[in-house]
Amino acid sequence: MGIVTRRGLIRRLGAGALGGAAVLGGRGLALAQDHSDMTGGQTSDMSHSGQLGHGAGSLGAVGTVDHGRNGFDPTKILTDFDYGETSKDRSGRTVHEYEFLALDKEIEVAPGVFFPAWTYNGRVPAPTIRATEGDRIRIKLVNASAHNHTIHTHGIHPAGMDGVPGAGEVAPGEEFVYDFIASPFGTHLYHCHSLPLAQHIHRGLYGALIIDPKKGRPDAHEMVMVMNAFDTNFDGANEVYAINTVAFHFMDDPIKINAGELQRAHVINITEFDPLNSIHIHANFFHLYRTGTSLEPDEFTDTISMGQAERHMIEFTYREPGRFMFHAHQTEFVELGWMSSFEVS
Ligand SMILES: [Cu+2]
Repeated sequence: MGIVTRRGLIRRLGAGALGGAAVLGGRGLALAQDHSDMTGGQTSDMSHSGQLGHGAGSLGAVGTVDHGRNGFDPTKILTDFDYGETSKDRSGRTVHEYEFLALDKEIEVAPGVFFPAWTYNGRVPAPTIRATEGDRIRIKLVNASAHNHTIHTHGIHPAGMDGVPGAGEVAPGEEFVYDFIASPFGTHLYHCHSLPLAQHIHRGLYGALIIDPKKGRPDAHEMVMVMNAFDTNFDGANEVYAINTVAFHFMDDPIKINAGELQRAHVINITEFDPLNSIHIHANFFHLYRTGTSLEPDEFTDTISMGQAERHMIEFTYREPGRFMFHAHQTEFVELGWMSSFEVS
């Protein structure tokens, strides 16, 4: 048979293939190199119970992901803002210092679906760097991976700190310190920029970079939501979609928020292979601050489409208790894991 793609499987088998898509990802590269044993979603790896989108009328995964084994939890990633080791330099400027270890690590992205990730500090997404505009950020990258890597930040910085081949690329066993002033304020990201770029991004080397305005913002419950996806069989198309890596995580464990409290989500799209991702919230509208770079909202809507590396700050308040979904408005992504919910109390 020819090369089996996720879309091909779905077309041939209908909704039942979604389980197949999950199983198909079971062992990443090993399966990707041998499509011949995979017909109708059956593989030699059926011992895994992983299933996504199990039939009409239910959205979610069968089983649970072992967050302890992964070493990170998508719920904790929502709010674990990392200010690093902070100190003041001679001029009185606040300095935030970080140490990142680039590490190859297998992670579970849906129940029973494992992905050979490349990580910063063993987690996907990587730590959320947070500082105030004008602060100094120093990130030491130590490369314990088998491949060259960089940290390329989306922000304003000198050429030598750009984190691209020729400017801050780190070979295995070596290290480099990226040192720059946090600017401009906004919701940003960083990612590896070694080549081939698609590979270094989709393997998991990315995280949020939040730079707060000097004058601050109104109090809110803040969250980081990284829209990501995984090409678990390395065919150039994604099999699993998520917020903060684990498919359907926030269906099993809804995000608990308070009625009447301002919610502020930093939403970042790092999805590779698909030109667009999107976010839609149910039964409500949000104020959109494009790239988080203004203090006044740009738009009032309930859905926004985003290309790769686009990111926004969105603010909303739920007035009534209840459970409310939010998800990509590409229905295929929804069925492959990008479906989430808030529990408002
Ligand atoms: Cu890399």
